[in-house]
This record gives sequence, C-alpha cells and structure tokens, in this order.
Amino acid sequence: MQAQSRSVTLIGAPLEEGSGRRGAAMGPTALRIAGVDRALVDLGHDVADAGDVQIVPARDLPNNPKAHNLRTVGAFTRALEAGVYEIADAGRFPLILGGDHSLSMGTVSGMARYAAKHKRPLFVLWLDAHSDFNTPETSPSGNIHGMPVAYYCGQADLSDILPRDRPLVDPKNVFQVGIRSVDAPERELIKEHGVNVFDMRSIDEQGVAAIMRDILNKVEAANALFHVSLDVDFLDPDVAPGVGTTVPGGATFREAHLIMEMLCDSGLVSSLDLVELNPFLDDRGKSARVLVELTASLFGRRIFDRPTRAA
Ligand code: HAR
Ligand code: MN
Ligand code: MN
Ligand code: MN
Repeated sequence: MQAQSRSVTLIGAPLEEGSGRRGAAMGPTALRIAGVDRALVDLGHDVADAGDVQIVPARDLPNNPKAHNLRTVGAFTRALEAGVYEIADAGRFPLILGGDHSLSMGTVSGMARYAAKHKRPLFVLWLDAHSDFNTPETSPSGNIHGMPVAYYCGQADLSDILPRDRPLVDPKNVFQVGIRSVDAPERELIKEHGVNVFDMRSIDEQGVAAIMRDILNKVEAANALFHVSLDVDFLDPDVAPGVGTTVPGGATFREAHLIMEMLCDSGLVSSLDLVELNPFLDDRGKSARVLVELTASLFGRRIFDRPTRAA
C-alpha cells in the first residue's frame, strides 16, 4: 500500500517545567537537527515548520505547590491548544516536537475541540512507561508531566487554564501501551475511570500486533479522530537513553517500529506528539534519531509493501 501523502505542520514546544529537571526544552532543537522535517519530505509529504509555539504569560493562574510551574505549563497549554486546533482546522496534520509530557494537556485538548467541531470522538494512544493519570492531589512529585491524562480527561481542573466549555476526552477512549510505572492512588483512578491499559505484561503475553489490531478496530468502529502521544520512555532505556525518567523493561525498537507501521497502514492517525526527549542526557543523538526513525515509519517508510488488509 502506498502511504497517502499528507500535509504536516511541525510545531516546537520547548517546555521542561512540567518535569522535575532541565533539558527537555532542548528537545525540539534536537529533533530538528536529527532531521524530522527531511525524513517526511523524503517520503513525499508536504512539510511546514511553524517554529516554536509562542506563549503568553499566564499570571492569572494560581501558584499551586502540588502542581509545580502551573503558570508556565498553563501558558503552553493555552498556546498549544489553540495552535494544534488551527493546524488541524486548516486540514493539516499537527506534529508536536516536545518538550515534556505536560504539553499534551494542550495538544490533546486542541484535537478534542477539533474532533467535537466535526461531531467525532477523540481517541488517544498513549505510548509511555507511565500512565500520567495523577492529579495534583495524588501526585508523589508535584511534576505536571505525570498528570496530563488526568487533566485532559477532566479529573484534574482544567477550567482555570482553558475555557470551561472545552470538550474533554472520555477516559474510556484512552489506550495506554507500554505501561510499567504507576503510583498506587493513580492505579485506583485508572481503574475507576476505565482507562484502557496494556502494560508490559500484556505486550509480552499478546504481542503488540494483537494489541494494536484491537485498538485500531475500536478507533475505526467509532469513526474517531486518533491522537498518538509517544513518550521516549515507552522505549527501553537501551534503545533510547535520552530521557529523564528511564524505567527498565521497555519496548524494543522492533515493537515500537511495528506499532508505527500498523498505525501508518491504518490511515487513522490525525496528530502526533513526540515528548520527553532530553538531549542533555542522550548518547550522541541516539534517542533523537530513534524518534525520527519511528516518525518516518508512521509516515510510510517501509522495507517492502505488504498486501492490504482485506476489507
Ligand atoms: N508517576 C510519577 C509522578 O507522577 C512519575 C511521572 C513521570 N512522568 C513521565 N511522563 N515521565 O510519563 O511523579
Ligand atoms: Mn475541518
Ligand atoms: Mn509521559
Ligand atoms: Mn513516561
């Protein structure tokens, strides 16, 4: 199958204040140096780079000791929500270069607004070692990059940050794959709200192909828009060491690759975040290059064509 040619807009989100350390703000630069734009152009896509998102200071937001740097994260959330919505509404594919994972509060919210405009649900594929479903109340660290799913699903309070009428994501439409680090109160919230979790044990037992087929069938049946959020720590630290929160026992390069190829074949993906890359901790650009390779696979790079799935 020849992958469809797409119009893609890159947008950088140099945000690190949602994580507990410095370095992720260099992520967009590293991804550009690793050639994310060139990889897509070489595959025949129309690529525009909107540069880094411009934030407006959010001095109206409260300081919350349980949600560190909420003003900075909130400013990025507002700018990314609007930016991603506009890119999608112009008929283009938003590709967000992060930045720590708190940026997904904005990107997913923007796609949720775009989906609602077209009366479609938004489904989310969350590729991560972590569930990121803490609230400021349950978080052991106060770092907002452990909370974005709770925020965009409405379990943490978005109403100070975005207008109250903004659509939220149904937790039952969130599919998390690769999970291997969940805090105890976070686990209770996940069970209570019906987030779909495929942890590393599920990958070992079922394999990523069966898991992805199941998820893609649900996206298709719901006629949903589909946002993919790829956290570097989804991958095993041997594959991608350039991240602040490595957790052993992650996905292999081949598993990640197959997921991207299946996403490509499905033609269902509407937007993509690349998050948590910390170039300061990377090994000679290795992790940035892996992210670019995986992005290329999602956009159609392949070794040989495969027969299309029977309709
Ligand atoms: N669960 C921990 C916390 O909330 C660690 C979260 C780390 N998050 C990320 N993103 N690296 O997935 O503090
Ligand atoms: Mn439209
Ligand atoms: Mn994450
Ligand atoms: Mn993570």
